[in-house]
Amino acid sequence: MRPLSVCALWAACWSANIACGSVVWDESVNGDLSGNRLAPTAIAIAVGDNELVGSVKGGELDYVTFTVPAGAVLSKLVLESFTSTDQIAFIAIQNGATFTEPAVGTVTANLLGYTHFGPGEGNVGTDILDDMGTGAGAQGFTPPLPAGAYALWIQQLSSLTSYQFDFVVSNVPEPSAAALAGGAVAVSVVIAGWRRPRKRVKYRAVRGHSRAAAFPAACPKRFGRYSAEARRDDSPLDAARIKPSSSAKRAG
Ligand SMILES: [Ca+2]
Ligand SMILES: [Ca+2]
Repeated sequence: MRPLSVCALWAACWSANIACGSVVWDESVNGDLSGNRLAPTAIAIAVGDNELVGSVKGGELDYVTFTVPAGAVLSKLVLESFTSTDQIAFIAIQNGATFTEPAVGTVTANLLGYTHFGPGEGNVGTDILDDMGTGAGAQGFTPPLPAGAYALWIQQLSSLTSYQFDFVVSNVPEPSAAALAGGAVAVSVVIAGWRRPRKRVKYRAVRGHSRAAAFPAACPKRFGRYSAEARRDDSPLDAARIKPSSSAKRAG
C-alpha cells in the first residue's frame, strides 16, 4: 500500500478525528528514509505535533534521527496509523544521532528502549513511548525524554507496512504558582534565620536602675530600638522595668 500524500494525510486526519501536526517527513513526498543506521534521515521536530509517514518491509529498514530542542521534551510517540498484512512491526531508540547497534546481533543493553507496534500489539492510536521505555533488557526510561539527539530503528520482517507516527513535543513546564509561592516562603525563612540572632545591645545591668537611664536623652532613637529589643529578648522581669518609647511600641 502506497503511503498517503500530505493532502490525503490531512483528509485522513480530519475524518479520523486524530491529531495532525506538521508533516516533518512523508516518504511519498520526501523520499525513502535512510536504511543506513550510521547515517539516519534527520527530521526536524518542534514543540507541537510532528508527523512522520513511512513504510518498511522485509529487507528494508528505516533509520531516523531527531533532536528534542532545548527547553522542550518528547512527551509522546503516538502510533496514528498502521497498514499491513503483518500485524506487528518493531521500533527501537538510542541516544545520539546514529544507531550504533546492528539489526542482526543487536546488543539489547545498548538500546535506550524498544517495543513492537501494530494491531497485533493493540497499540494503534496510542502512545508507544512509554512502552519503548520498558523494553526488556534495554536501558529503559520513563517519558518524557529530555532535550537532546535520538535515533530510531524501524523494522518489519515481511509484508510492506505503512505507518504514521506523531512526535508530541512539549515545552518544559514552568514552575507552578504554588511552587513559586513555596520558594518565596523558603527564602523568607532563610532571611529571617540569617537576621537572627539579633545583635543584643550591650548593656551592663545595675541593680536598682532603669535601663533607660543607660541611654542619654540625646539618643531617643537608640533608646527606642533598645526598648523594643529588650522587650523581646530580655527576661520579663527586666523588661518590665522599662517603659517602651512610642517608637518601640510601633516597632513591637
Ligand atoms: Ca522506508
Ligand atoms: Ca502506551
